[in-house]
Amino acid sequence: MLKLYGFAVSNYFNMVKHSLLHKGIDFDEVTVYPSAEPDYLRKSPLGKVPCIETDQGFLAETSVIVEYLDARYPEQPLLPSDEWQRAKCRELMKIVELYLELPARRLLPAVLGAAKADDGVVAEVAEALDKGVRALSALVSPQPFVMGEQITAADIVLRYALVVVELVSGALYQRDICAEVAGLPEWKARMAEMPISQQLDAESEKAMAAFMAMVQGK
Ligand SMILES: N[C@@H](CCC(=O)N[C@@H](CS)C(=O)NCC(=O)O)C(=O)O
Repeated sequence: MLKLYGFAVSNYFNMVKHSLLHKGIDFDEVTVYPSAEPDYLRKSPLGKVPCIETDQGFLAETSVIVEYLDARYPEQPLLPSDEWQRAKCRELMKIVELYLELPARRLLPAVLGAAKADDGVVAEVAEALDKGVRALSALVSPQPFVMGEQITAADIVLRYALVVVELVSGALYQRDICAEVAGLPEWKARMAEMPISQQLDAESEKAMAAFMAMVQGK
């Protein structure tokens, strides 16, 4: 049986778990935090979460995992069948990851109380988020999903990427990123109503105390 490694507060873990549940793929969950232990590095080369274990071996990197799962288990597809739409879906996933989630993530330790925010980084991230939000506004006008009528991997990636983006932008810039993109607040509410989202949000909340203790080294 396929195994998913990670922890319930991880937004990347939740991108993969949401995809697995959406596609109806059976899997076992192994709770692990990121680790540089040799045993975990053999599973996930950078020690990051998530990774999956298949009968062929281990696979890391969320978007790669999601695309593998969609190809290996074609039921309930998460990538459009049309080549152009599929490429546009990947474009959106990549932009969300590289130009919104990753810049915001630089300030996550500060927001979680594990480090002091560096003024230079705060300024750089603000500029990066401006560009990322501009790109998102240009690409997305949910109807009702970000690629049109069907939910795709881009909706899942955006939903969980926004957890970090909103946390950081709310705490450090008093900025509501969702409100800056037309239609995104309604899309966000629509996504949050889905039973899978509700399950993962509840699991994340339940796992939060243990995660915070780990982050703050308690
Ligand atoms: N590029 C990776 C990012 C995954 C990632 O950053 N996961 C976090 C947990 S949400 C992590 O493992 N952080 C520890 C680290 O970066 O060393 C992916 O797409 O899976």
